[in-house]
Parts: sequence; structure tokens; C-alpha cells
Amino acid sequence: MKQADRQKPGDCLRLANLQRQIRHLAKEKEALILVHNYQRPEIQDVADLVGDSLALARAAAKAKARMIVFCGVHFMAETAAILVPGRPVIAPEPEAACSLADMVDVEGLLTLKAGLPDAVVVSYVNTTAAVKAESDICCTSGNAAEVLASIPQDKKIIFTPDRNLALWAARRAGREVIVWPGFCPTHEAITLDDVRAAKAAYPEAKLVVHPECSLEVAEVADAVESTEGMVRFCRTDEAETYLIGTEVGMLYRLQKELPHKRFYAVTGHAVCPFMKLTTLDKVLEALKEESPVVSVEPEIGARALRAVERMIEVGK
Ligand code: CIZ
Repeated sequence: MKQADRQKPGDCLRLANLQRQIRHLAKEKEALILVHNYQRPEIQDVADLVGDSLALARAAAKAKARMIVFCGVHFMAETAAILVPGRPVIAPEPEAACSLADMVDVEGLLTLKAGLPDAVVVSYVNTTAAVKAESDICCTSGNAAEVLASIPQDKKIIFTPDRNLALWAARRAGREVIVWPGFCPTHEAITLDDVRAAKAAYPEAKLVVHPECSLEVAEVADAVESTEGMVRFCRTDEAETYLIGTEVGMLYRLQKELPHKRFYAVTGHAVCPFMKLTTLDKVLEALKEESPVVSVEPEIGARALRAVERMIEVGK
């Protein structure tokens, strides 16, 4: 560990103080704090719920809170806003984009659809509201194969935007898909060489990777799971040590929920720069100001809602 990475006692006190203020204000303002698995540990610790985008979307849909504070990246907060129109969804960090979501645009999708008018469009939840509005059903990495299996056999399927998830889910569901060539730079940066080096360092460990990793990495894994799937798999599996191939924020959740097991990142380079933009200072500020509120144009929101509601229904 580099000297600069070590937290000083003063930092811990400052973070603890911020966390106390955030929880106090969240209660006072009847705010529900939803936090994605890839967020910084100190943000995960102030959450009402830590989860993947499917769990968080389901929680947003059921929420009775006056407002939702969403700590993740923009498309996730937008999904929550689509599900709870009329109630503010606050995203503390407006710059938290998603490189994968930005790889599919409405014009390109409409052009592809025009050539395949009967195809069903399945879009990963990592897409903008505008792309969701042009999709028939959304999926997450947790239910992508089930979503594909739910589509009538005689239908062609367009899958956007993640090519790795598309091919992996298609294989699991026994379906063919027309693949949009997008990818998550953080997951594609996890290479076979990283896997070999990690296995050499921890030969007893099982390898658990995310389906956004390249297929060659997924093929050598003991399990290919969404982030929630990783928690379930490692909880019931008999091994004690795991190599985890996803964004490194996931290791905190795994270690916290399963303290009797050991988790190591396949590579410490798998860091999503956007997920790490949200800080406790920004969460506190956002709660105080009740801003920035995520807005979705109502006509787009209504069309995107159909695709998101179908996603939430599959695998319930
Ligand atoms: O669906 C999500 O939340 C993402 C982006 C990954 C995962 O598997 O949780």
C-alpha cells in the first residue's frame, strides 16, 4: 500500500462525522439512500440499500420515501426517476456518466431497427432513457439470460449495448442475438494475463467474473455472475478464497457480508472512474440542497418505463 493511500486517523473521524450528518439528514428529510455495489466503501456504509441496478430499481419502484438519493452513475439514477415520476431523484454527482451507456445512440439504434422491423430490442439497463424508450425490454446482468429466454422463439433479437454480456447471455439462454458492439472499458481491461497472474498468486482461489468481461476471461472462470449473483454464489459455495473479476468496489460488499471468506481482485486496475466520483461531501451537499434532481422528459420517460417494468418483472 502506498503512503498516499493510507487513511490518517483525522480522515476517519472526518468521514465518520460526514456519515453521521448524512444519516441524520436522510431521516429528517425522509430520503432513501440507494447505493450501487461499485461505490466507495464509505458511501456503501451510509446506504439504506446497497445493490446492483436491478435490486436498486426494484427498491426505487417500491419506495415510499419523499425523495431518493441515488449514488451510482447517471443511467441508474435516471432509471429510478423513470420508476418514480413526481418524486425527486437526486444524483449527488452529475458528472458520473457511463462509457458503456454512451456507446449506443438513438439514431444508430433506429437505423438498425429499420433493417430488422420485427426484431425485439433488448437493452442492458446501462443505456440512456432515450435508448430505453426505443427498446422493447431492458435487462441487467442479473437477468439477461432470463430476459432472452422470455422472448418468443420465432423472434430475432437485437441486444444493446454490451457485446460481452450479449454473447454470454445468448449462450446461456440458447438464443441467437444481433450484437451491438459496445463494451465496458473497466471490465474489458481485465485480461487473461491478469487472470493467470492472480491464479499464480492465489492457486487455491475460485475465479468469479462479471459477464461484462471478455468471453475468453468468462470461459476460464468457475462462475460468471452479476454483482448480486457474486454475493449469492460466494455465500453458498464451499470455497474460502475467491478472485473477483469486476469493478473493485464489489470487494468491499463481499468482504463485509462474508467476513469469514477472503476476496482478492483479479486486478486492482478494474476501477470505474465515474463510480468513484461520488464522495460523502457531495452526498451531504446534495441532501442539504435537495439537488441536483435527475429529470427525464415525460414522453421519453413513459416509453422507457414500459421496457424497465418488463425488466423488473422477469425473474421476480
Ligand atoms: O446491473 C448492474 O448494476 C451492473 C452495472 C453490474 C452488476 O452486475 O451489478
